[in-house]
Order: sequence, then C-alpha cells, then structure tokens
Amino acid sequence: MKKELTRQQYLDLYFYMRLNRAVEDMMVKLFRQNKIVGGLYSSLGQEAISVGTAYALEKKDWLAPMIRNIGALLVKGVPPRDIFMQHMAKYDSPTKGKDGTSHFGDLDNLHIVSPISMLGDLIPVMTGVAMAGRYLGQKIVAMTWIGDGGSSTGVFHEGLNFAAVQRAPFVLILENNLWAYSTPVRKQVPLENLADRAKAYGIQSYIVDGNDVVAMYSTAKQAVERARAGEGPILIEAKTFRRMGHAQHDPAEYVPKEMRAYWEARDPIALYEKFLTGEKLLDAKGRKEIEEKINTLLAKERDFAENSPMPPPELAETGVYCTGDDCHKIRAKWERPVAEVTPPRSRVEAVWTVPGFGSGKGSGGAHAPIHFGDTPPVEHTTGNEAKSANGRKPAAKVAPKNTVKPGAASASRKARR
Ligand SMILES: Cc1ncc(C[n+]2csc(CCOP(=O)(O)OP(=O)(O)O)c2C)c(N)n1
Ligand SMILES: [Mg+2]
Repeated sequence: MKKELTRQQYLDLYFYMRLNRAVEDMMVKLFRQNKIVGGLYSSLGQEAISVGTAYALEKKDWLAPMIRNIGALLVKGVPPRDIFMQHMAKYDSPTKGKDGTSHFGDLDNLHIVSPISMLGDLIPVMTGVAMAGRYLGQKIVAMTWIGDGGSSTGVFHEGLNFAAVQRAPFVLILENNLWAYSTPVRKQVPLENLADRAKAYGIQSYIVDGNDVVAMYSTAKQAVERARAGEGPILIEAKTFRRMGHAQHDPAEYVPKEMRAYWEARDPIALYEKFLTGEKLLDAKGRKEIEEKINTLLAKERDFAENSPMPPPELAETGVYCTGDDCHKIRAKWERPVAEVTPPRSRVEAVWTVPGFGSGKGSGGAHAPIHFGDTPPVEHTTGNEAKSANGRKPAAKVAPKNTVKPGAASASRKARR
C-alpha cells in the first residue's frame, strides 16, 4: 500500500470497511434467528472493493450495487437500518417489505439504482444513466459491479460495447472472486485477466489487488476522473476471493482448503490495519473508538429494524406496478437550458414518389408501393404547388398514370421490345 491520501480519507476507508463487515456479521446472526426473509449473501473479504470504489464517487454520481456491494451502499449514505429492514421485509424498509436483500434504490437523493437480478443488465442501464447525465449537462459518472461469472453473459458484452461506442462516463468494476456459484473462473472463461475483455471494445482497463483498499480507491478515483473528463467507459478488474459460499445455504465444500487459507491470510481489513498502524494513522485506542462507535450505531439500527412492523396484508397488492406520477416523480434536473440540449427538428422531407416504383394494393387493402422495376417513372412534385384551403399541400399523387396490374409488368416489357 502506498501513502497518498489525507488522514481523514484513510480513516474513512477503515470505518466503512469495518462497518460493512459488522453490518453483514449482524445479519448472519439475524438470519440464524430466522429474522431475515429470503437469501443472505456475503462480501466477506471483498469489502475493500465496494468501499474503495464507491468512495471514489462524488455525491452527484450514480451507482447500482449488486448483492456483494453493501459496502458501497453504506459509503453512499444508506443507513444500516434500511439494509436490516430490507432484509427483514419490514414495513419501514425502502420497499415497504415488497422485496428483500439489497434490492432497493434511491433515485431522488442518493442516486442509487436498484440492483437487477439478471446478471449484467445493470451495464446497459447504468450506461443509460451516464448518457442521460451527460445529456442534461450534469457531469456525472455512473458505476456498477459485476462478477467473474456475470462477465460471461451476453448483456455484459452488448452493454459494454454500447457504453464504449457512446463514450459513456461509466466505470465498471469486475469483481473476480474466482467463483461463480460452484464454478471456478478457469472453467468458464479462457482468460488469465478478465480486464482483457476491455480490449474487445477499445476501452481502457486496470487490474487491481481487490484486497488492497488504498489501491482500489486510487485506481477507481483515476478511472472516475478519466470517465468524467470524457475518455469513455473504464473497466477495473479487482482480483479477490469469495470467502463464504454463494449465499448462506452454500457451505462451499468445493473450494480447495489451501485456496481458502491463502486468501484468509490476505484479509483486506487485517492488511489495512497493519498499514495504518505502520503509518501511525491508527493505534489501539483509535481502533477501539471506531469499534465502539460501530457497535453502538448498529445496536440502535438493529433495534429500530426489529421494532418495525411487518407490512399490513392489505397492502400486498399496492405499489407492485408503477402507475406514473403517484408512484414516483422523477424529473430531469437540467443544468443547461433545455433548448440547448433539445435536438433540432428534422428537416428531412418525406418522399412521396419514387421513380421506378409503381403502386398497388397491399394485403391490407391500402395503397402500397410495389417494386416492378420497369414501371414508368412518376412525375416529381416541385414543392411549389398550390396550397389547399387549410394551408397544407394537397396530398401528393402516388399512383402513376398507368396503374400496374399483376402480369402487366411482363406485358409492358413485351410492348417495348
Ligand atoms: C443472467 C443470469 N444468469 C444466472 C443467474 C443466477 N446467478 C445468480 S448469482 C450467480 C453466480 C454469479 O457469479 P459471479 O458473477 O462470479 O458473482 P459472485 O456471486 O461471485 O459475486 C448466478 C449464476 C442470474 N442471476 N442471472
Ligand atoms: Mg464470482
């Protein structure tokens, strides 16, 4: 790790990594008490990625988390109680108990797009967010995360190509944790470095030690600045390891013991504590203070979540489908005059007659052009014809003088010979 941040930034990164881990530890306890509804995923050992990358964003920027990015939500400002209540399907949760895990967003204030379960789909969506921000003159950057497994979906490639060709201010973090469910990365992609996928789209990429929070932050910061400056999308591959099974139900017995031991010895929080202590940024007292702050906060947040009621049954049918303005009001926040970003009206005139094309009835009975190739050319309209009483031009005549009937084409060919 290199020393290049302010003292406060170093301590912020530490606080959020510890908070990320403590929130998830608390949820494991809640899960075992049967208080969590649905699955529970873990980002144990991957906290440096979520925290370091999200910390590189500005307040106005947008992110969309995946299941292992609770750390990014915390950095963006989501209170732990929302995460607890969402997992417990409580009435006061962001989705009022309608959805679980971290499937919620905040479009108005925190600029968070809700996760999409279909792996890869957030890539074109966040490309769209990035493009919209540019269109509105907001100078924002959009960020999302994808796994090694998710990087093999079709939409990953379509989305990244789209982002590249649009030069969207978009940063994609590829968390290569070596496993997708029980499939090792070697069995699903023949590349040493998944960052090489960027070459196919002509975009820049980085490879980072995903267990080094300072490296994660510094690289993401550079990428975010480059994207904001108009250099187009950037892919960051973070090399790491999924320390738990896919979710709580999975004991991950398929993971070799030596592999687990290797990565456990590279725990991102332990590595960072060593660095902070060596740089005299953290001592035993400072560490204890942070621990106490987190424990007090989370006890309060958990109590609030546990005391929140379950949603009343009669609300089960409401808020399922978007009904427009009474569902949510999202209005563009223009930072440039609307006229400046509104494209000019098309000045292309509709073409009504095409020389060499005849006309006839389509199967629907309406007149439709039929290509006979050798029908006599139709007179062009000059555009100077008299206007009708309502000020519009009279409808152009489509049918040529010699209406072509089936078989007539060969007849006219014969006549010319
Ligand atoms: C398009 C799609 N295919 C399959 C799934 C089911 N699925 C959910 S998570 C997962 C494994 C993802 O592995 P990876 O992308 O490496 O992320 P990790 O779980 O390691 O963070 C799969 C196959 C899905 N959600 N979407
Ligand atoms: Mg994976």
